[in-house]
Amino acid sequence: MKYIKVFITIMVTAAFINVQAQESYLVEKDIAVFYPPNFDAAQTLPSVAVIHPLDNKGTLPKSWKMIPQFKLSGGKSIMEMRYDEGTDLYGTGEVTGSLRRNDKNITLWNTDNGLYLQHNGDRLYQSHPWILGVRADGSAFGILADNTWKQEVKLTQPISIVSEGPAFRVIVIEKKSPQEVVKALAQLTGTLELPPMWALGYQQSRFSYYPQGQVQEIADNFRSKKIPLDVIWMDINYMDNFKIFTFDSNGYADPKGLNKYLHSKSVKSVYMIDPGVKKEAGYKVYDQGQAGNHWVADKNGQPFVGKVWPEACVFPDFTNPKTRTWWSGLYKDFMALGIDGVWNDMNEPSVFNGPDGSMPADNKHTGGDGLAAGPHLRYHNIFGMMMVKATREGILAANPDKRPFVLSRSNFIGGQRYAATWTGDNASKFDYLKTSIPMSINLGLSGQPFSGPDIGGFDGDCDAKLFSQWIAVGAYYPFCRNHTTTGSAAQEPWAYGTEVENISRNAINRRYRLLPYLYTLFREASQSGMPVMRPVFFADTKNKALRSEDQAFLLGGDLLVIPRWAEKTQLPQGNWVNVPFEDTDDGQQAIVKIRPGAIVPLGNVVQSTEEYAPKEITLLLNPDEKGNVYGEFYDDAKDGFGYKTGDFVLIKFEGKVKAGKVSVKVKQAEGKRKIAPRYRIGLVTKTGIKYSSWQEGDTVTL
Ligand code: NBV
Repeated sequence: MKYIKVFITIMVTAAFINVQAQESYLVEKDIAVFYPPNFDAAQTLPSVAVIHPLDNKGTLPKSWKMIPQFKLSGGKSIMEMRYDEGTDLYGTGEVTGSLRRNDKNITLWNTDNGLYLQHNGDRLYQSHPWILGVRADGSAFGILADNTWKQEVKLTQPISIVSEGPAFRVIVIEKKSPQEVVKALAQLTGTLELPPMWALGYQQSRFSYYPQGQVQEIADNFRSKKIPLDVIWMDINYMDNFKIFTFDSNGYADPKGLNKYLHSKSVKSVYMIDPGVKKEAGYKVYDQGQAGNHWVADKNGQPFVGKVWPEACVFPDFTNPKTRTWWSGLYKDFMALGIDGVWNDMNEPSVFNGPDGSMPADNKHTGGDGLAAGPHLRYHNIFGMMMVKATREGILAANPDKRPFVLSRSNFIGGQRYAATWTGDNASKFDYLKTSIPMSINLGLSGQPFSGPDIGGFDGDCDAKLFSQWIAVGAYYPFCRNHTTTGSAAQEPWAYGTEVENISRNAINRRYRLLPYLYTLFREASQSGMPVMRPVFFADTKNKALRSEDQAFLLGGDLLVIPRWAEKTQLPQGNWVNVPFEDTDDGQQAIVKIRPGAIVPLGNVVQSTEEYAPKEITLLLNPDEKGNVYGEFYDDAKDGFGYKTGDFVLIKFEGKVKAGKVSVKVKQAEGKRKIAPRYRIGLVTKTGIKYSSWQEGDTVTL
């Protein structure tokens, strides 16, 4: 009653009314939750983002600085929070523009925003109501609005979040460093599950390879040209009239045969599935959905019909657990064709003839599993997330011994638990290459470590120069896929002649040499939530000069990647030295530097992750001022779940350089898996690299 009264008073007084939180408490040592006075749990909970229990673990310390002010105004629920001057702001998920987000505003309303041109690029395919603040002294905070309703995030002073829904709770994290904040976010919202290793390889796509013979040719070309490849993607044209879970009887008459062929070449296949189901009686998926009452309803309670690729479509209501179970089940026969991964596109959802390119906000969702029935205004932003949750469960049920791989265009904070992402429809222009770096970094700072843009650009024809620039840095994105639109010029690595083909091969070879390191980083991301691609300022969080650097980036903690085209970069101090990759310098490859004090494990070039085996590992080594070096290396069966019961190995390397002599101790720190690689040291110095011989055993010397 008390809260209803407060609510009414606030509604009657049209002006802003500041209200302190009704209730606040610690849920972990440095994590607090704040509930607004007029909080109605049924309107925003249970949380789809937060999976960590938010039990009361004590009162806030007196020193706690970040306290939200809740307001109601004009039917909107507002949260405001002041922060210290000199703080740099990041996060907010998938955003265009600079890495540093101060003074930016974005709207969280998942939008099919081709080329990021609509709404000034301030709303894209995903929503992350999350802000990371890094103070001048390097200490940091995080603000998470546990709210899916349409909302705006204004990164001004104070920060404000203006929601079109009812009052929402806010979680605040206070830590000594941004790294600790990002890990706390993962503690709250979960981490990505370790992907199959093949998902880390180079991937080739276009809208659309057609007919299936073309896909085989593409695979053959990679193999004969010795350009490493792990995956080819099947875009929408493989379907019969864009009907999901069907195949075009001319171009894709034998998908099973195609997948078998690809597998014989060590190539995996990923196929697209959109959410729009063609409204056509007699079409199995439509008939089943009709019978099961699975569609999102319009405001009158009738199945909502909107136009997408197959023309008139209906849309599964993924908030409904029964619908999700039905959707998951559709993947059984599909995956049985030898399909390895699933690509969920158009799941904002994109509706060609709907308001703002989507569904009306007053469409109705059923909810379930504790989620109340509610309007699309509440559930729009998690349409994609709930879809990929069901997709992931479906492909896992179909192949219980394989790690699922799902790529999703739309998602919500916490959605890293279900799917990787790419940054939607960019264009083959230099600006899009440039912006792709802060986009992926901010996604990583918002809980999603597995992302990357369409390498080469989606819209338009990529030219030789741009493709070289893009692939040379694209080799280091967490998700590494070349993709382009229908009708555009060919964009395979060999499409621009031998020079670009060689540049591409060099770049992709480097990615495959980095596999031991990259896989170790994905393992770390899956355990702690640390991003794979990180901002340069993570190397020295107190150095303000690094806070806006968004051309160069860190790959994990130990490698710094500087695109050849980067200008006036701000780099961390200390003796970071160039990694020689034992290839010929073509003038395009990104400069990769190794951190003083680091050991980075490198493999040999392989043509696919299937060929990858930890037989020979080079330990790249750059001693710190005291001559110390340290590194880690994770390995397992590359797929399956054996790693969950001990079939993995985490090796720790500790080394010392003294009087020019190097000695590295190799210690199996975790796991039961037995591997016995031959190691060699590669001591990196300013003047080049010095290798030891290949050695076995638990000490390697140079
Ligand atoms: O399925 C076709 C495309 C796809 O290639 C692209 O990656 C998605 O972002 N899809 C969008 C549909 C419409 C593109 C104009």
